[in-house]
Amino acid sequence: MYQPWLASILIASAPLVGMAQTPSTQKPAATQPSTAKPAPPKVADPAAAKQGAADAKGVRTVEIIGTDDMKYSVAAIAAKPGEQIRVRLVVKGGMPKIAMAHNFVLLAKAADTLKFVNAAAMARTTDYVPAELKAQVLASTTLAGAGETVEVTFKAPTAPGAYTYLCSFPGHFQAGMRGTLTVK
Ligand SMILES: [Cu+2]
Repeated sequence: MYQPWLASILIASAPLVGMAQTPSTQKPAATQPSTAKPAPPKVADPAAAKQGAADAKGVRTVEIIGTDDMKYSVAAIAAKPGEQIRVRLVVKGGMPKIAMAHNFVLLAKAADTLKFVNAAAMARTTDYVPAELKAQVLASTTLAGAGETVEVTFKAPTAPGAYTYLCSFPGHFQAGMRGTLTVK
Protein backbone atom coordinates (compact mmCIF):
# COMPACT_ATOMS: atom_id res chain seq x y z
CA MET A 1 0.00 0.00 0.00
CA TYR A 2 2.81 2.43 0.77
CA GLN A 3 3.64 4.58 -2.22
CA PRO A 4 7.03 6.32 -2.31
CA TRP A 5 5.68 8.95 -4.70
CA LEU A 6 2.98 9.82 -2.21
CA ALA A 7 5.59 10.35 0.49
CA SER A 8 7.49 12.77 -1.71
CA ILE A 9 4.34 14.71 -2.43
CA LEU A 10 3.57 14.92 1.26
CA ILE A 11 7.08 16.14 2.01
CA ALA A 12 6.95 18.67 -0.81
CA SER A 13 3.69 20.06 0.52
CA ALA A 14 4.71 19.86 4.17
CA PRO A 15 4.22 23.60 4.84
CA LEU A 16 0.66 23.28 3.61
CA VAL A 17 -0.40 21.11 6.50
CA GLY A 18 -4.08 21.72 5.93
CA MET A 19 -3.89 20.50 2.34
CA ALA A 20 -1.66 17.53 3.11
CA GLN A 21 -4.28 16.24 5.50
CA THR A 22 -7.03 16.00 2.95
CA PRO A 23 -6.06 13.71 0.09
CA SER A 24 -9.22 12.07 -1.22
CA THR A 25 -8.00 8.55 -0.49
CA GLN A 26 -7.58 9.31 3.18
CA LYS A 27 -10.38 9.40 5.68
CA PRO A 28 -10.28 12.62 7.66
CA ALA A 29 -9.57 11.73 11.26
CA ALA A 30 -12.43 12.85 13.43
CA THR A 31 -10.20 13.50 16.41
CA GLN A 32 -7.76 15.67 14.50
CA PRO A 33 -8.32 19.34 15.37
CA SER A 34 -8.87 21.41 12.28
CA THR A 35 -6.01 23.74 11.42
CA ALA A 36 -8.38 26.18 9.77
CA LYS A 37 -10.00 28.22 12.50
CA PRO A 38 -13.28 29.87 11.63
CA ALA A 39 -13.14 33.64 11.73
CA PRO A 40 -14.54 35.21 14.91
CA PRO A 41 -18.22 35.64 14.15
CA LYS A 42 -18.79 38.77 16.25
CA VAL A 43 -16.80 41.28 14.26
CA ALA A 44 -17.08 41.74 10.54
CA ASP A 45 -14.14 44.07 10.02
CA PRO A 46 -10.79 42.51 10.97
CA ALA A 47 -9.17 45.93 11.36
CA ALA A 48 -11.83 46.92 13.84
CA ALA A 49 -11.37 43.64 15.68
CA LYS A 50 -7.69 44.35 16.09
CA GLN A 51 -8.12 47.65 17.85
CA GLY A 52 -11.53 47.05 19.31
CA ALA A 53 -14.57 49.22 19.68
CA ALA A 54 -15.69 51.14 22.73
CA ASP A 55 -17.78 49.20 25.22
CA ALA A 56 -20.86 50.49 27.02
CA LYS A 57 -18.68 52.52 29.38
CA GLY A 58 -16.83 54.13 26.52
CA VAL A 59 -13.64 52.15 27.01
CA ARG A 60 -11.96 50.72 23.94
CA THR A 61 -9.81 47.64 24.44
CA VAL A 62 -6.64 47.19 22.46
CA GLU A 63 -5.17 43.74 22.79
CA ILE A 64 -1.44 43.41 22.32
CA ILE A 65 0.44 40.14 22.28
CA GLY A 66 3.98 40.07 23.64
CA THR A 67 6.24 37.22 22.59
CA ASP A 68 9.69 35.76 23.20
CA ASP A 69 11.03 37.59 20.15
CA MET A 70 10.57 40.80 22.13
CA LYS A 71 8.02 42.44 19.89
CA TYR A 72 4.52 43.76 20.40
CA SER A 73 1.92 42.45 17.98
CA VAL A 74 0.55 46.00 17.86
CA ALA A 75 3.13 48.73 17.34
CA ALA A 76 0.73 51.55 16.51
CA ILE A 77 -2.38 52.69 18.32
CA ALA A 78 -4.52 55.55 17.12
CA ALA A 79 -6.54 57.39 19.71
CA LYS A 80 -8.83 60.36 19.99
CA PRO A 81 -7.85 63.04 22.49
CA GLY A 82 -8.96 61.93 25.95
CA GLU A 83 -10.30 58.61 24.71
CA GLN A 84 -10.59 55.87 27.32
CA ILE A 85 -8.36 53.00 26.33
CA ARG A 86 -7.72 49.66 27.92
CA VAL A 87 -4.51 48.00 26.84
CA ARG A 88 -4.57 44.28 27.45
CA LEU A 89 -1.17 42.68 27.15
CA VAL A 90 -1.26 38.96 26.51
CA VAL A 91 2.11 37.29 26.92
CA LYS A 92 2.92 34.14 25.01
CA GLY A 93 6.14 32.22 25.09
CA GLY A 94 8.06 29.40 26.62
CA MET A 95 10.59 31.09 28.88
CA PRO A 96 10.48 31.51 32.66
CA LYS A 97 9.19 34.88 33.84
CA ILE A 98 12.49 35.83 35.46
CA ALA A 99 14.17 35.70 32.04
CA MET A 100 11.32 36.89 29.85
CA ALA A 101 8.48 39.11 30.96
CA HIS A 102 6.77 42.07 29.40
CA ASN A 103 4.88 45.15 30.37
CA PHE A 104 3.30 48.13 28.69
CA VAL A 105 4.54 51.57 29.68
CA LEU A 106 3.18 54.68 27.99
CA LEU A 107 5.46 57.68 28.35
CA ALA A 108 4.71 61.36 28.44
CA LYS A 109 5.74 63.29 25.37
CA ALA A 110 8.45 65.12 27.25
CA ALA A 111 10.04 61.94 28.59
CA ASP A 112 13.59 61.06 27.62
CA THR A 113 13.00 57.53 26.39
CA LEU A 114 16.58 56.24 26.62
CA LYS A 115 17.08 57.76 30.03
CA PHE A 116 13.85 56.14 31.12
CA VAL A 117 14.71 52.63 29.94
CA ASN A 118 18.17 52.85 31.50
CA ALA A 119 16.67 53.79 34.86
CA ALA A 120 13.97 51.16 34.38
CA ALA A 121 16.53 48.39 33.95
CA MET A 122 17.67 49.05 37.53
CA ALA A 123 14.15 49.09 38.96
CA ARG A 124 13.46 45.40 39.30
CA THR A 125 11.62 45.71 42.60
CA THR A 126 9.04 48.00 41.02
CA ASP A 127 8.45 45.89 37.88
CA TYR A 128 11.03 47.94 35.99
CA VAL A 129 9.09 51.16 36.35
CA PRO A 130 11.50 53.53 38.12
CA ALA A 131 9.81 55.33 41.01
CA GLU A 132 11.86 58.49 40.47
CA LEU A 133 10.54 58.82 36.91
CA LYS A 134 6.91 57.99 37.62
CA ALA A 135 5.94 61.50 36.59
CA GLN A 136 6.89 60.58 33.01
CA VAL A 137 4.59 57.55 32.98
CA LEU A 138 1.09 58.08 31.63
CA ALA A 139 0.07 54.45 32.07
CA SER A 140 1.75 51.17 32.91
CA THR A 141 0.94 47.56 33.59
CA THR A 142 2.69 45.18 35.90
CA LEU A 143 4.98 42.54 34.42
CA ALA A 144 3.50 39.47 32.79
CA GLY A 145 5.27 36.22 32.07
CA ALA A 146 4.32 33.58 29.53
CA GLY A 147 0.67 32.64 29.85
CA GLU A 148 -0.22 35.75 31.82
CA THR A 149 -2.30 38.75 30.86
CA VAL A 150 -2.11 42.22 32.37
CA GLU A 151 -4.05 45.33 31.52
CA VAL A 152 -4.29 49.00 32.25
CA THR A 153 -7.08 51.46 31.54
CA PHE A 154 -6.19 55.07 30.93
CA LYS A 155 -7.29 58.26 29.26
CA ALA A 156 -5.37 59.06 26.12
CA PRO A 157 -3.59 62.42 26.34
CA THR A 158 -5.65 65.37 25.17
CA ALA A 159 -2.73 66.94 23.32
CA PRO A 160 -2.40 65.58 19.77
CA GLY A 161 0.90 63.97 18.93
CA ALA A 162 2.96 60.81 19.12
CA TYR A 163 3.52 59.07 22.44
CA THR A 164 5.95 56.22 22.88
CA TYR A 165 4.98 53.02 24.62
CA LEU A 166 7.49 50.36 25.45
CA CYS A 167 8.38 47.28 27.42
CA SER A 168 10.75 48.31 30.18
CA PHE A 169 12.08 44.82 30.89
CA PRO A 170 15.86 45.18 30.50
CA GLY A 171 16.94 45.10 26.86
CA HIS A 172 13.48 44.79 25.36
CA PHE A 173 13.10 48.38 24.22
CA GLN A 174 16.46 48.09 22.47
CA ALA A 175 15.30 44.85 20.86
CA GLY A 176 12.34 46.68 19.36
CA MET A 177 9.61 46.15 21.92
CA ARG A 178 8.00 49.51 21.51
CA GLY A 179 5.20 51.29 19.70
CA THR A 180 3.54 54.63 19.17
CA LEU A 181 0.21 55.87 20.40
CA THR A 182 -0.87 58.65 18.11
CA VAL A 183 -3.45 61.08 19.38
CA LYS A 184 -5.35 62.97 16.72
CU1 LIG B 1 9.28 42.78 27.02
